[in-house]
Amino acid sequence: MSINKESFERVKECLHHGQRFVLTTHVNPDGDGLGSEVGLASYLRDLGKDVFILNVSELPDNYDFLNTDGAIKTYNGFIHRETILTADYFLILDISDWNRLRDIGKEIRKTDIPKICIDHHPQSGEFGDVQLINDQASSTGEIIYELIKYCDGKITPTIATALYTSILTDTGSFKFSNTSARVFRIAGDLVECGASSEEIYKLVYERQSTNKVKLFASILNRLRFEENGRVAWFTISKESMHSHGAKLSDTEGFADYPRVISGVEVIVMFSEADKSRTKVSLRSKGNYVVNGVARKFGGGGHQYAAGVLMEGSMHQHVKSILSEVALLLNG
Ligand SMILES: [Mn+2]
Repeated sequence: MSINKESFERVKECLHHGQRFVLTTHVNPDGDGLGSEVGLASYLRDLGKDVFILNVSELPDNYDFLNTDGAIKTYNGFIHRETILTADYFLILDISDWNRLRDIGKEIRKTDIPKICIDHHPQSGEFGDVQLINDQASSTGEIIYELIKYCDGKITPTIATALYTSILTDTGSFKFSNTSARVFRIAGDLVECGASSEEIYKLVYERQSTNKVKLFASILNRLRFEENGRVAWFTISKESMHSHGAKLSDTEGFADYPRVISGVEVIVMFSEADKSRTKVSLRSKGNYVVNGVARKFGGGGHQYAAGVLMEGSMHQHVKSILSEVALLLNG
């Protein structure tokens, strides 16, 4: 489903008519959510608008280079109440699910202020008042690029760096199936506009803490296999994160690594979000669509990268998720 001209026109009108914009993205933001925010915020600022980026989670360290002007703030219900209530528009990026917006979602939802959703996740129902949704796009950053082009905007080096980060991270460094020829053309243009592919890669991927790498090593040692090696899975307890001095956000990318193993089709990572909740991340090398499994348990996501946050302990869910995955592989 690609985006028609009318939708771009509608969003363009909102961007031009509004003066105060609040941008947000999902809990545990990734390179795409953050790159989309910074790219769009920078474009709006160039138009002379007042822009606020408020996220429910803290900014992960490896994306600090996107926050050069300190514009990305962690949402606080008391401090940011006024900012929320005086906005002309909300721009909700890389997410179409109120639950994954947590507290800021609750506040935004209470207001009558128009909500613009820009996203590339397959949508489950109506979300927002105005939508730019293309589930064929590699990333939300790609849609923001198209939007700025549609508005005849200038891609400055700041915007180029932010949107390149979106595309780089959501395509798994240009290796996933969403890496279309178009993605390479856009990435090429972004490099021409001032994004440094080498520098961005180093900043995002080559500044990991020793703690994170040691936690990862311990997980590789405990990797388990099912279905004749077609399913790889592992668990990460709060305790093991703690003993390695690592946080839940340090597990980003772990679920992708077992793809390197020959014969593995699907990967499942179970991590303890907190005492009573388990985060389940599903990855597929492309022969099996896994977001149906996530949806069955109340989650969602892309065809080959999906997830769900479940109430209850990890061990409670391992069996039911793995049997669902087994059904998928044998169905
Ligand atoms: Mn994305």
